[in-house]
Amino acid sequence: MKGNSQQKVVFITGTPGVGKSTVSSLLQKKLSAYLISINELAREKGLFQGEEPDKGYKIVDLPALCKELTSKISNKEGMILVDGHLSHYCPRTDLVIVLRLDPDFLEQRLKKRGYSPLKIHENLEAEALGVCLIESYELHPDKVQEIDSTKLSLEEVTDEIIKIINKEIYYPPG
Ligand code: DAT
Repeated sequence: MKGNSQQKVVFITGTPGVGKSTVSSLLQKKLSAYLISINELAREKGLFQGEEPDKGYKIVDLPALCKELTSKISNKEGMILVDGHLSHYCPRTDLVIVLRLDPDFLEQRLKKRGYSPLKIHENLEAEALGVCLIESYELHPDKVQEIDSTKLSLEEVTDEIIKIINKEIYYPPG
């Protein structure tokens, strides 16, 4: 097996619509990183354990998904970005970036996506309460960095993440 001591894993998480996948693909280009969309991975491998009866969406089998992710990255070296609001449930990471957005702005984006009123309400509530942030802190204490993207352009969010990666991963203080 190839050694992976140079492997660095960064999770990009946050409520759907905050900008994770757009920012992740910009980051991928700037950092020449290997990018994994955790939602695509779940779909590709059919990692679901049923369907939410009233809401009609599939329930992801999180233990199976995390196992799949761990195995997918086990032999990879260099910078690995994992994009998706489920990424922070997985164990192996060096840094968790939680993107945040003012719920009023998020509402506009989710409406544009054609989400149902119930799905919009659930996501806005999750963002207002900071669910992804709290879960990330619980699961990865000391590895979490929050970015409020509300007043930032995509370029600015990307640059902010690169600064954090440099500070936290490559040149940590002390
Ligand atoms: P996510 O992957 O978190 O669901 P996304 O990357 O698909 O979100 O972004 C949703 C939309 O919002 C998409 O059209 C790009 C836009 N967007 C994201 N971040 C932005 C920002 N900082 N400024 C302007 N538009 C942004």
